[in-house]
Amino acid sequence: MPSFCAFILGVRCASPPGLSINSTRRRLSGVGYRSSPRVDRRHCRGLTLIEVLLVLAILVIIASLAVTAYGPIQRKAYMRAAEAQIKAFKTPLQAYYLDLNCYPTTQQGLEALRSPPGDLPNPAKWNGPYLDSEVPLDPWGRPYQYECPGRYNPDTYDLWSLGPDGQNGTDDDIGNWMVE
Ligand SMILES: [Ca+2]
Repeated sequence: MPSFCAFILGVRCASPPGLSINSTRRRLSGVGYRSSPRVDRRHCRGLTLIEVLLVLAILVIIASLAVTAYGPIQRKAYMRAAEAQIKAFKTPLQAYYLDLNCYPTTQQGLEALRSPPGDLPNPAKWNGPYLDSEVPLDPWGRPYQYECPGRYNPDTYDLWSLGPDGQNGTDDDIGNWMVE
C-alpha cells in the first residue's frame, strides 16, 4: 500500500524486494532469492512523517504569504470603492438641491434622498427618490457620514467614510473634500 507521503508527493514508495511476502517465502525456501540492498523500513516511515510535516509547513507559509499580500490589495480596493461611491452621491444630491433649493440637513441625512423628510417646508417639491436603491453602506459595511453645511465644504456638504479603522477623524477617513 502506498504510504501517505507517497500519496501527497506523488512518489511511489515501493516495498523493497527483501520485504515482500514472495521474497520472504523465497528467502525461507532458498529458491530464487537474490540478495539486495537492505532497506530500513523505519527510515521510510520517518521520512514520510518529515515529508508530511514539510508539506504542511510549506502550505502554511504559502497561505500566510497570500494573506499578507491580499490585505493591502483589499484595503486599497475598498478605499477606491469608497471614493467612487462618495463621488456617485454627488448627482442625486445635486438633483435634490435643484428641486428643493437646498441640500438635506445633517439631521435629515442621506435618507432624504430615498424618502421625503417630514420637516420639509414644501414637501411637494421633493421629487424623489433620488437613489434607485437604499442608501449604500461604505465598503466596510458602515453608514456614510453626512453633514450640511460641511466643515470642509461650508457652502455645500461633507460626505465621508470612516475608512478602514471605523474611527472618525483619523487619517484613513475618505471624504468628498479629498476626492472631488
Ligand atoms: Ca477613520
